[in-house]
Amino acid sequence: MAILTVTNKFFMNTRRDFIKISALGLGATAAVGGAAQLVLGAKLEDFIGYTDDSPVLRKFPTYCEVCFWKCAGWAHVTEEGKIQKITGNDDDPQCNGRLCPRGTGGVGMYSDPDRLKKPLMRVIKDGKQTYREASWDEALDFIAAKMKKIASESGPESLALFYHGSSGHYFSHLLNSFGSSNLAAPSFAQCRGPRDVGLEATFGESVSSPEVTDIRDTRCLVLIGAHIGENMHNGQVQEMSEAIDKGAVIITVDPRLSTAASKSKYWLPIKPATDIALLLSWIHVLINEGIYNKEYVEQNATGFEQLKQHVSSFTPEWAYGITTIKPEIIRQTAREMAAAAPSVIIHPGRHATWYGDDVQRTRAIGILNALLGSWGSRGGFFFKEGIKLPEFPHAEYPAPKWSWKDTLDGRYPLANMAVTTTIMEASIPKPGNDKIIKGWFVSGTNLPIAIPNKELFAKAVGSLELLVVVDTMPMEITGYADVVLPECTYLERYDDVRDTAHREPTLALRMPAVEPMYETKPAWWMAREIGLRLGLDAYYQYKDFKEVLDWQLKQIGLSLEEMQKIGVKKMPRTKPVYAVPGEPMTFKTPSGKIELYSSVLEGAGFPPMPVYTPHPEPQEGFYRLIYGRAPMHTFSRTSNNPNLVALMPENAVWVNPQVAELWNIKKDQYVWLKNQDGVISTFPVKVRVTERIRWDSVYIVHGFGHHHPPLKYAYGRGVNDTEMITNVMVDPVMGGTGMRGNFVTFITENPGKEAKA
Ligand SMILES: Nc1nc2c(c(=O)[nH]1)N[C@H]1C(S)=C(S)[C@@H](COP(=O)(O)OP(=O)(O)OC[C@H]3O[C@@H](n4cnc5c(=O)[nH]c(N)nc54)[C@H](O)[C@@H]3O)O[C@H]1N2
Ligand SMILES: Nc1nc2c(c(=O)[nH]1)N[C@H]1C(S)=C(S)[C@@H](COP(=O)(O)OP(=O)(O)OC[C@H]3O[C@@H](n4cnc5c(=O)[nH]c(N)nc54)[C@H](O)[C@@H]3O)O[C@H]1N2
Ligand code: SF4
Ligand SMILES: [Mo]
Repeated sequence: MAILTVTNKFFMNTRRDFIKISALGLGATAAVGGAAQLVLGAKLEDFIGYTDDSPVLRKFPTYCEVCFWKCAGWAHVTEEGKIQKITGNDDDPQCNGRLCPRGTGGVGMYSDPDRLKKPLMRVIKDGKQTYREASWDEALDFIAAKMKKIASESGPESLALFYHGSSGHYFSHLLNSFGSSNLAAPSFAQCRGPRDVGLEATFGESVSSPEVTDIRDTRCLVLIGAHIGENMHNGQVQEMSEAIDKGAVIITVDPRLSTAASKSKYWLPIKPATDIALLLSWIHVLINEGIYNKEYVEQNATGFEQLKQHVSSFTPEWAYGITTIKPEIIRQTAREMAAAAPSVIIHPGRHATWYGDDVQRTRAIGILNALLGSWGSRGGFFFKEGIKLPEFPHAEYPAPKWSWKDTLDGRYPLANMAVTTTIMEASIPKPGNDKIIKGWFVSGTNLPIAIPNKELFAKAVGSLELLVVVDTMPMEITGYADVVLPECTYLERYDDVRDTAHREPTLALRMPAVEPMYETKPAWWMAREIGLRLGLDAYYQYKDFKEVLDWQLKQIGLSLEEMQKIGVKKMPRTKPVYAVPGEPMTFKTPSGKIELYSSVLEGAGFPPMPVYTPHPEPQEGFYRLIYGRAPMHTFSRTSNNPNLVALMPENAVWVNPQVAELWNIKKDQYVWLKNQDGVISTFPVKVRVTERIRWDSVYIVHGFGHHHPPLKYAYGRGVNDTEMITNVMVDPVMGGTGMRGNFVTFITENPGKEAKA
């Protein structure tokens, strides 16, 4: 079966086979076809079984877990105890009372019939690896015993955590208490790491999440790839439409006519992988024409003379030859930015791991903002403020003997968070290496789809002595686990109070709206149960997480009871939102100034000012594979969500009409993709012929093409971009995995690869 060739070829002679959870017949066989039929012409209530006008008994506060914007809302529960709908909380500045389609469809995470229902353990039956259901006690005893064994043999540092989302904190606390600080999230080396490192080198801090971009008051918003509108981070989308209504100039640089580009005054359909040339040329124009913010730069920045020298030859004519953007457009757009300054935002994006020179690209973005004086200005970047709740008292964490930093082996000097891939490398035994990782917890991240380094992942997983996966759904990652722990969804549990910092300090509560379905449990409960089995009682001085929340809230004069009623609490600011115009600011950089010339990068052996590096181009008959988001899905986590599947059942490959004609491929035809290394997609994907993409690129939405049959709906729908990404361009500064250096061609006849369920 094709799926097994894809995944199992790495598993020869390893101790862990990839198992489809369905192998045990946990209700997997039924309904690929059935689900598909349901979708055609179905309405939302067909999936959730009740309508908008069922009487609502009570509203429970929550914040959304469908993506990491974490909008606060209300779960409306009917008299029969069913969740009827989820709406936004009017007091929440992150959503202003309105959820995005995914947040509204979040009920589907709860009602998805394919959810994980009971703990599962890997066993050998008739000589074959398979899963069987287990009791919680059995699963947790097994995990604790394995952890003790690993720790006694090579120290507690030999355990690592991969996490994304709310559950990460509980397992971080568990590992920290046990003695390991090897905690890695894909949101660093597969997402915003390069952006954060580049901005920190420039301004001493990054834009954090939710971003401190003052979009609603901006007069000019420049989007480099950032596809707000498809990237559905709620507050940003709302603010961008507000800014458009108020007449802001939008400039979008994207090889594809994104939703944002379609709303822009200028769409610059750049040749992919050449953005640094455009950015350098914009810097050149601002300096050359003397239209940068001289007073701001003089007061706040260092390295201007070196920068001026550095960009002197980067004329728009030079950039035109690289980017295909006409010189007069480059000049005109630079003048638009200058005219709006300091109320201008050159948006640093969020998913920044593109071509391996991503810190440098972000540096160029930072420098442009600095020249325009937007950092600290209304309509530019504001200063965030939040309230940190005090941590619930616990014993001091033991000091680990080594940490993720040791797994860098002298590479990636500016990585300031663990790099997923080096934790994986450290999980593969090497002669003489005593800093070995033997056990993983994976919670809330579907590593086989999130991390492009497939062989590394497979080798690492094949070497482990323990792999615990905590998830709500039978995602691909669960098929590699020794133990699968089913978490209840965000609608069925308490979690930490959301205390993100933004324009106003705000707290938001998540509490259960309904009882957990099946035998699912919240992650805080699992982590505590394991902790107690390890004798870590001093770190768990509570029985119920409610005690933690109530204690924390009481420290700042609130209570759990009050938060249960209001959901969201806004607090007054104590510091100004913007800098005082004309007054110098201080920055947390070595010089205390904005570093146009970066001493940090120079000190680490990298170019102190951004340089343009040419990247390989597609060979004849191949097209650059680029990817992004769709408004109704989040990564791979929603592609089985019945409510969201109803809105978008699969992804499609965007193909320019010239290319379609050349290949004689038609709209809605299914094709397979083959990449530069000969990898053919497991499943076919529908063609969308559109002028909205350059002829040298094709585009797909990330998160589809699941190959795990227990995902009854998502299985086999569309193409998984990660499967096609075999060339990973690593950022030497911080280890980010650039994923856009891959090229694909079309296969129109069935290559016989399609797996059968
Ligand atoms: N090819 C490619 N790779 C990418 C990207 C891309 O665009 N293309 N994007 C990158 C980016 S920007 C990011 S941030 C990462 C994201 O990477 P991930 O965070 O790994 O994204 P998902 O694939 O959504 O995986 C989330 C997992 O969490 C599970 N989950 C959902 N809710 C809960 C819950 O309440 N509790 C628990 N325990 N689990 C839950 C889901 O079922 C799923 O298995 O991927 C990166 N990788
Ligand atoms: N609906 C929805 N929204 C989401 C998410 C989601 O899963 N679903 N995920 C959230 C997360 S974790 C993240 S990190 C963000 C990611 O969202 P962004 O940070 O906005 O993502 P980018 O990688 O910048 O965006 C992809 C865009 O880059 C364009 N592009 C591709 N190659 C190039 C190039 O070489 N140059 C230029 N200039 N553009 C290029 C693509 O055509 C596409 O429009 O989205 C967040 N919002
Ligand atoms: S932006 Fe949408 S999916 Fe993300 S947290 Fe808000 S409502 Fe949920
Ligand atoms: Mo991300």
